[in-house]
Amino acid sequence: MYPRDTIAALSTPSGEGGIGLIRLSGSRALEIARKIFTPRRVSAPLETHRLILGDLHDPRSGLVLDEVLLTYMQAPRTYTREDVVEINCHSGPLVLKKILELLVHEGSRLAEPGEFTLRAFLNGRLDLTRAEGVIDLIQAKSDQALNQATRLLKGELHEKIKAQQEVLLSLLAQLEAAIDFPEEEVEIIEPGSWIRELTEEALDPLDKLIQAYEEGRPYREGVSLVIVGKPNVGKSSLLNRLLREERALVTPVPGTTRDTIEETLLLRGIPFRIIDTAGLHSSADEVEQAGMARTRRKIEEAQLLLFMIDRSTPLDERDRRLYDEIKDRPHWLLLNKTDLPAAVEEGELAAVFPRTLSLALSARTGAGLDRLKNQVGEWFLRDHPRETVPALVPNLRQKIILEKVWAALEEAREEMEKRVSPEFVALFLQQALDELGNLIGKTTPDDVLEQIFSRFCIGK
Ligand SMILES: Nc1nc2c(ncn2[C@@H]2O[C@H](COP(=O)(O)OP(=O)(O)OP(=O)(O)O)[C@@H](O)[C@H]2O)c(=O)[nH]1
Ligand SMILES: [Mg+2]
Repeated sequence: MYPRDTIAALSTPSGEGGIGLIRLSGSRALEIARKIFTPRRVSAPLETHRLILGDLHDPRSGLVLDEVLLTYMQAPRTYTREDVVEINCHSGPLVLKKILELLVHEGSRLAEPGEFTLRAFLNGRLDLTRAEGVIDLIQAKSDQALNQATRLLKGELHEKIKAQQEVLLSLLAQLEAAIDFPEEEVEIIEPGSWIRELTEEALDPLDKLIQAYEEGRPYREGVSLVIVGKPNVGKSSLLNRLLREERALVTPVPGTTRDTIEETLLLRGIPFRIIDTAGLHSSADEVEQAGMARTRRKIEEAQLLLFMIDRSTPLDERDRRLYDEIKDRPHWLLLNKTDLPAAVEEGELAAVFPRTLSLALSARTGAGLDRLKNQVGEWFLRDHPRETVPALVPNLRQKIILEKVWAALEEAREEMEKRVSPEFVALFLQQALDELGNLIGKTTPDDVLEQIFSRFCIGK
């Protein structure tokens, strides 16, 4: 069904670096390697799973392109379960490009994102949940996310799903016996214990996994903190300070930041997505307006807004209007520029921002920043104590399917309680089993597979 031509890609980031890894997978990998690679020790054959030093040359010109270490790995003991050749070369943009061109010329084609892992999946080395663990591992932003990804990769979810399938098949078998021998229904199936088994062995564990999704989500996706305020109050300065790098441009000119800037910062092991926004004010400038529209979208998605004012200048209409816009969302007040004399009285603050937690700081000197970081960490941990972080967390796709499975089984339970017909109950059970097949990739439609693997980088 799937064409298994030979694919090639750069598996390390492109650009200048010590080592670049180019990978080939497919039936022609070895043949291509033999054509372009001369081992240093003339007699060295391309033994499987062995690193060999030699020259890579272009047979068309006879020119040597690079001195490389090459490994041939014979199927099926490889990542893709196909013949794989890995070339450790020097990582220079030009040399990498030339080698890839040569590989294409010799009969491979450039791989799509995630195509190596897709082949590992199609060739049965990984089920879909484990393949998804690979992406999660690459994209993990916190220790917990990394741990969750490793568990997916090791197949823990897959094992759980297989166990569920067995439970459902056994429940289904009992029903089928009742369907085949309707007159003996009473003896064959005892609805009470059948329902108990369904609940304890299937519905409850599913419920736990679905909940784990919500509990594990912040560790996987990060918690979004959005810095908002009118222009020039020091939002970008704060972002830079927090990240300890000059990530965003800072100038005395209002309207410097025109787009939202997002970076992840780990505080107490929790990934916070710190988002710097374009200062909100009225502007006729089209670019600024587009930036502000983005700011408003980020405000909507924020888990916590950091509303910033410049305490060294009097409050004005823009501060008040903006505050009105956000005050119904979770927010804190940041009083910036405390290194300068204060121009806003405590009384005025209390009147304009009643019941708002406020923190004074200076993005210029860094004063007050540790306190801000501590408070943010504590704020999160208050609602999400660490003991509740689940170890095995499904991703969104998996969770949606688990919910469908759960819903079908719930229907099955209700039908069973009504004791109408075992055929009906069986139908729902079958539906749940089909969904589980989608979850682990047995029956997943091609477009869904495509979507999953397109999230990978090229070369993985
Ligand atoms: N003295 C003092 N100046 C600051 C402080 N924070 C920022 N500034 C200065 O205020 C000016 C504006 O800072 P930015 O960080 O660009 O402000 P912004 O809120 O991102 O501005 P826009 O992107 O235009 O919305 C710059 O000249 C900063 O150096 C501070 O704590 N103290
Ligand atoms: Mg800015």
